[in-house]
Amino acid sequence: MIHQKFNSLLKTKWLGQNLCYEECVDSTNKVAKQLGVKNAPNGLVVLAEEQNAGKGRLGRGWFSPKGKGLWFSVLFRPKFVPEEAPKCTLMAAAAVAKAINKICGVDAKIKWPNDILLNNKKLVGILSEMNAEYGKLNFVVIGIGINTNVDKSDFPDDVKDIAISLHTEATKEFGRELLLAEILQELEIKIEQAEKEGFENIFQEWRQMTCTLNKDVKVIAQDETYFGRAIDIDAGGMLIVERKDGKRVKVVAGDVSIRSVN
Ligand code: BT5
Repeated sequence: MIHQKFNSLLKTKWLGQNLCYEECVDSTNKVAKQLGVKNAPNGLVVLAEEQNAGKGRLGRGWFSPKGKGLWFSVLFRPKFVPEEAPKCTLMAAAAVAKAINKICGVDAKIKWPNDILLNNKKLVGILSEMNAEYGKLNFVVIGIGINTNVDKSDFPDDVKDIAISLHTEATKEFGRELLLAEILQELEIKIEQAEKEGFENIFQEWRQMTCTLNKDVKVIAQDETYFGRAIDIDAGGMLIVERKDGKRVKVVAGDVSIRSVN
């Protein structure tokens, strides 16, 4: 990652204007949260060349080899109530998918709630966390992991067949600096939009880029697994699934895995 190049490409007002750049950390989300409680500025970005304990959801790991991806976390202090924070995952997915498609000339799709897929394989994982107390949202941290240059042979055995990297698929030449700058710009626009008018228009854009809706899905929750059809997302970003018996249920992000069954 070349700093000067990134700085000259970054067009944001506040997101990413403070950059904490590290060679190796355990997890950029963890670092961002630690800095958040120490009054880190709104819009701080923590970026690492390598993570040795990258985090997924529900205690899962995120493979983050040195120099082969964009492993970063953004910290912001939005004017929302804590109940709105889960919507930030969908907002980030829309921003990242839009930027990747524009800069790399691909057709990446969002898989509810936190993945971006290319050719049906996982290209991006998103992990949102928040710090809140007594109904007040202190900050949100959104961690984003993008495989830019990971070779198939680099991936661990359990990930190899489900993961993909941009360098083999992009139809345009791109640098990591440019991609990161574009993502931050898209995300800044969306955060400001959400603060001003809410999430509905952002969700509308999300719907244009998702591969989850109108598909048969398998929902793997903590205490049960069931099949149904993904109908839509609601105003809170929850997935509305019509079960085989016709009953509609709302699925909360974070607790479940969704598998496409066709
Ligand atoms: C996620 O979790 O997809 C969220 C990943 C967030 C990673 C970023 S990197 C920057 C920031 N700092 C962090 O510590 N985390 C964030 P989940 O839906 O639970 O998916 C995790 C699963 O994805 C793993 O169990 C693997 O199966 C698979 N996986 C792991 N590494 C991968 C990779 N590099 N590419 C594709 N799939 C991967």
